Amino acid sequence: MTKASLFAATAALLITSALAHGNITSPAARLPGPAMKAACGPDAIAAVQADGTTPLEDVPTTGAGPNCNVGLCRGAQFADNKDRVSTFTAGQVVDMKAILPIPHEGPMNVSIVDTKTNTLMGPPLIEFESYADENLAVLPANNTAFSVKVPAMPAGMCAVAGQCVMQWHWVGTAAQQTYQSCVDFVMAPAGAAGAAPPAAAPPAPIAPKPPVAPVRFMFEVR
Ligand SMILES: [Cu+2]
Repeated sequence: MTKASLFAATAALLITSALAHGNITSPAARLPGPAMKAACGPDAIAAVQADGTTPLEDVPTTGAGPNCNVGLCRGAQFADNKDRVSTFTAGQVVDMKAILPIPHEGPMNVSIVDTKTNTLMGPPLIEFESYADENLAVLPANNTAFSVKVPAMPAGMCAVAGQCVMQWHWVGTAAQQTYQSCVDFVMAPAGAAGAAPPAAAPPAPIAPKPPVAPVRFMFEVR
């Protein structure tokens, strides 16, 4: 086991712990690792190792360099997750699973984000106005198991691993906490072996949006 994979395995254990707030458990989501430590500093990595589902507000930015952005995937880096990249096809329905051991009511969305600019690529794939409401006796089943449909994209968009993530973004309004979990993915090339045949009625292609504040952050790191 390499140092990096040992690191990832340790982080995975923490993420499956029931002591924390929430995270995406399927498809494989970004984990912290040595590249995040290099980018964001030892205090940041210590915080996410102590609690694999910590809100990004609780990730210290002391020691963060220019490549650390805790407002994107809570600072997790693609370089630590090259072996955790999903391949999707247009129209594919992706089943997602989340754990929410400590719910906090607030909005949630899953969106495709351009990692270079931290901007949304098209509208959210799924959106909740009210998610993870701790006042409910039982959380609705769709809070922890839901599906999104992969949109059709212009050729070349999200074709390279690391370019795009499917980001789960949840804000606990009263808790004033923001949670992010990112699925790295690439779009299968059209006609690639193993690619699903095109859907009969594929969704309309999405167009990149101008760089606007993609999501509500409680704070941002520059
Ligand atoms: Cu919390």
